[in-house]
Amino acid sequence: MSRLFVRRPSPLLAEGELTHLDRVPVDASLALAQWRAYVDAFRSRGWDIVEIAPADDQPDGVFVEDAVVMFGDVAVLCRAGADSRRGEASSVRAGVVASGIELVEIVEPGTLDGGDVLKVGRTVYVGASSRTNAAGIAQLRALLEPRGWEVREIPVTKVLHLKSGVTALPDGTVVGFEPLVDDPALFPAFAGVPEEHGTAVVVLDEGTVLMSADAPETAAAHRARGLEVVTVDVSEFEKLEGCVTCLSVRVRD
Ligand code: CIR
Repeated sequence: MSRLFVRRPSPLLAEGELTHLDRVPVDASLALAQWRAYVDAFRSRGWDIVEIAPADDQPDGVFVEDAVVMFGDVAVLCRAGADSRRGEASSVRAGVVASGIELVEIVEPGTLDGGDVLKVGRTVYVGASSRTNAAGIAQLRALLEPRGWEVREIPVTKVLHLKSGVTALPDGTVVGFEPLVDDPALFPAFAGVPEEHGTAVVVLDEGTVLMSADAPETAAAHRARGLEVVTVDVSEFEKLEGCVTCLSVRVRD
């Protein structure tokens, strides 16, 4: 059964890092309700939910995608690019190890945020962003290439993470909101979407994607391609430069 690693939002969520957005009020109880609905969207489709221990002192701890990335059966524990997020890793490490998953780690001086990692088949696009440095990318490449993955570096200057600008549909088409993408031509198959919050999709299965409720034209375009689209309201996380991908780590069976 596919597993979903998540961590409940911290009461300090409103103090999370911001890079490209201005700070606006965040409703902590709405955020918790949105997080529960997000988790339920997976649970109701048969995913097994694994909660990482709460880290209420970590404002951005809910964004677990940044802390660990799965490559087949192996987990890569990231080293956060933001100092304020380094405290998230120990509890994520413990949760992944307790689940019996093999774990390797990015180490100093490398930094890597999981939001900069987009997998399409056996190709791994890694964003060279303000959070992910050259040493982190080199370490990831050294870990993955012997395991049969090809690592390609992608410049990221317009958004926080690579996956703030692009994600991939089940058929491997990379989708993104072009004003936020440095160079769409770096992806073999690219399709623009009409809304900023439409950039992020999570593949639930080969015919179904999960995305933000704040991108109705994009949802319509995906449905026109024959996809089933499940939408969730993640407004409180979008205020903190989060999106549907960063709220979980998917371990697919
Ligand atoms: C941060 O700046 O690190 C958080 N406020 C948001 C992280 C979002 N993560 C992601 O898109 N993968």
